[in-house]
Amino acid sequence: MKRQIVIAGNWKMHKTNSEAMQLANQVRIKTMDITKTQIVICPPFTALAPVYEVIGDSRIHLGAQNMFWEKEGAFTGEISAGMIKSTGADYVIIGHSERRQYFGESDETVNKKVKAALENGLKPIVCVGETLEEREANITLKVVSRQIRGAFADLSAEQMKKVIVAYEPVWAIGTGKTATPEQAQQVHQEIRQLLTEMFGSEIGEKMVIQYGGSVKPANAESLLSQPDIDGALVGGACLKADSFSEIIHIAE
Ligand code: G2H
Repeated sequence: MKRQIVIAGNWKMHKTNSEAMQLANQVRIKTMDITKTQIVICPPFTALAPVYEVIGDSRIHLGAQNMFWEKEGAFTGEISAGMIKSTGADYVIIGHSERRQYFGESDETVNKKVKAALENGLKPIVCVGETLEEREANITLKVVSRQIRGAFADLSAEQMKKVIVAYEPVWAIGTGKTATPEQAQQVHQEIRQLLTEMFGSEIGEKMVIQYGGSVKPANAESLLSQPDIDGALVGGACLKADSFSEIIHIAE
């Protein structure tokens, strides 16, 4: 089964607007020859609209890194799915482990955000993954299954067609440690199996499951060559156009 390969760059809390426009422009130029791989860049909220102007009609898609589930109202500091959509973005990262760890996100809030994203025409990139303690306690599958069931509670198979899952073992995020391709493949396969049980074989087969956690040009090939790894959510290495475009070319 051939699935779409999606390489997304999570810029996290980096780049002022002028820096963001410069980086986006470099990525645009360096990926002009790409024809198959889906490219998504996720700058901070403040840079979404200016970056959208820069990427123009290139094949680069724009995504946000978070959102709130309410439409509008007295929620100081929050950003709605509709607001994100109005910048030109069509993706949103939801439930990143840094949001879960530092900002109290739970499976329940992730579920509300996923639903609101889909209602507003945004494609959610939903992050799941275990901590080091959980891996060492041998409960990786239990934790990831709970996160998947929670994130996608009450969703239909039709809605799931718009969703991407990113498996990001927390112990591999920004640490320079990467899961071995075999470790990653095993969890990806288990996630696919679970999605098949929950939503049927069509969803299971077609679902894009990205790997994230210290992905860089040096390890991209071995990870992306695994049968159930359909792309990458890249952090540190997406902040330089050279390394990000190198990963995209490896995927292509
Ligand atoms: C994981 C990843 C991007 P990094 O958070 O989501 O970041 O590649 O820096 O580990």
